[in-house]
Order: sequence, then structure tokens, then C-alpha cells
Amino acid sequence: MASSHATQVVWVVMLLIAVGALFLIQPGLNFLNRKERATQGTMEQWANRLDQDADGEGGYVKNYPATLPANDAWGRPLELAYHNGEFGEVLTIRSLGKDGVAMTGDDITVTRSAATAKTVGGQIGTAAGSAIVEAASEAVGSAADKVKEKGAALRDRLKRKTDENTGESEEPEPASDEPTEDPPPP
Ligand SMILES: [Ca+2]
Repeated sequence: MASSHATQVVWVVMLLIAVGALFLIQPGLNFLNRKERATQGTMEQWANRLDQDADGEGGYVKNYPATLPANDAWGRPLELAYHNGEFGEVLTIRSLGKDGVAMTGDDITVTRSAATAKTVGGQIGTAAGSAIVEAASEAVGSAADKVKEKGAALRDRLKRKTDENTGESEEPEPASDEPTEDPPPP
């Protein structure tokens, strides 16, 4: 009984140590995340500011040097670069991250595109528009064909009925009088 009690005490103490360790580690992790979050916030503000310098034709007016007059949370200046994207110029703001070395895993980047909503919307709108028109005319075309086929089939049937009634036709009823179905997809 006594040894079982001792075992329980050991477990409780170990549990307390584990919980205590978590509490000690937690602030350290938060502190690291705080620096990254602060850097990200600064970068977003700069990105929004620079994004307003879009020239309306898919480019940017460049009012700032490649080294921005702003630092990340590790005290190093943020870097600014431009490149041509699919719909317009793209600006990238980069923090070298904790290690201070460019192009490593801890870098933080924020991007904006100079393609205005209007430009992109216009292009997408045009593409989507012609796709819709194409699809619609195909649908209308095939519907019209269907109607025509059905009409022809109906006419044939009526004609046969009339012929039967007047006794002028000896034609047997075909097994399938609906050869109008689309062929099965490949
Ligand atoms: Ca880095």
C-alpha cells in the first residue's frame, strides 16, 4: 500500500513538472511569433501603401528604393522588388527573417499586384462572357436540333397513323422510332 502511494506521488510530481515546463516554454514561443506577426503587420501596411502607386495600366510608379525606410522586428530593413506577373506588375516586400539571410525558410514576404480589379475583371469578364455565349449557343443549337428531330419523328408517326387509317401503308412499325438520342460519351 505504501509503495503504491509513493508511485502516485511520483506521477503527480512528474505531471506538475510537465505542466510547469509547458508554461515556461509557452511565453518563449509567443515571443517568437510576436516578432513575426509584428513584421508581417508592418509589411502589410507598406504593401497597401505601395499598392496605391499602381498606374492603372498594370504597372507601378516606383517611389521607393529597393531598401525600404522601414525595419522588420529584428532591426533589418525590409526589401522591395518588382517583377512582371501574369496580369500586371507584382511588388514583393521581403523580410530576411530571424536569420538575416535572404531566401531562407524564415523569410517573410508580402506581395501585391498592380492589376486593378477593373483590368482583371475585364479580362476574366470577356473570357467568361465568350465562354458563356459559346455554351449557350451550343445548348440552343442542340435544343433546336432535338426539337427538329422530335418534330420529324412526330410527323413520321402521324403520317404512319394517317396512312394506317387510310389503309395506304403496309409499313411495319420499326422497333425503335427514336434514333435521336446523342451517342454515348467516349
Ligand atoms: Ca532568412
